[in-house]
Amino acid sequence: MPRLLVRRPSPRLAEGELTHLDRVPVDADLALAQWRGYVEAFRTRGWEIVEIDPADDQPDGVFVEDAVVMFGDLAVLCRAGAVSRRGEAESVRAGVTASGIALEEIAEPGTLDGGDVLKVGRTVYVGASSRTNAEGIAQLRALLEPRGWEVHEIPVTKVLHLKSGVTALPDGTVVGFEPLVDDPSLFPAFAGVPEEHGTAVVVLDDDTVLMSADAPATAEEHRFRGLDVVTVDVSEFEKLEGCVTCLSVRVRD
Ligand code: CIR
Repeated sequence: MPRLLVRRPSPRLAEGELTHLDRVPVDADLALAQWRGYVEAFRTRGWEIVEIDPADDQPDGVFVEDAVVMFGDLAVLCRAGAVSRRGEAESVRAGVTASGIALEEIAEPGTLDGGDVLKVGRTVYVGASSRTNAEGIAQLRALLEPRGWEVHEIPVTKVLHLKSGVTALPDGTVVGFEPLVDDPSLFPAFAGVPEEHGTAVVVLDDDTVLMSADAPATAEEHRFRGLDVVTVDVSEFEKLEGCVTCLSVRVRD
């Protein structure tokens, strides 16, 4: 059974980091309700939910994707590019270890945010962004290449993380909103989507993707491709430069 690592949003979510967006009011109660809806979308499709301990003093703690990345049965614990987010790692380490998952980690002076890691089959695209540095990418490469993964560095200047601009469909097609993508030609198969919040998809199974409710035209395009599309409202997280991918870590057995 696939497992989903999540952490409930902090009441201080509104204080989270912002890089490309202006700060606007965030409704913490609505955020919690949206988070519950997100988790339910997985639970009702057979995913086991694993909750990492709350970290209510960490405004961005809900974005667990940035703290740890799965490569098959190996977890890589990240070292956050934003100093304000470094306190998230210890509780994530504890949650991952308690789940019996083997763990490696990125060490100082390396920085890596999981939002900069896009896996397509055994290919790993890593965003060189304001959060992920060359040393972090080198450390990740040293961990992964001996294990049979191919690692490609991708420039990211227009959005926070690589996966704020591109994600991948079940068939490996990389989808992205072109104004936010530095160089679409770096991906062997790329398809543009018509909406900014349509860039992020989570693959639920070979025929189904989960995406934001704020990208209806993109959802229609995916349905036209033959995919089932599940939508969730994640507006309060989008205000903090989050998206559907960053609210969980997917552990597929
Ligand atoms: C941050 O700036 O770190 C958070 N406010 C948003 C993180 C979103 N994470 C992601 O896209 N993987």
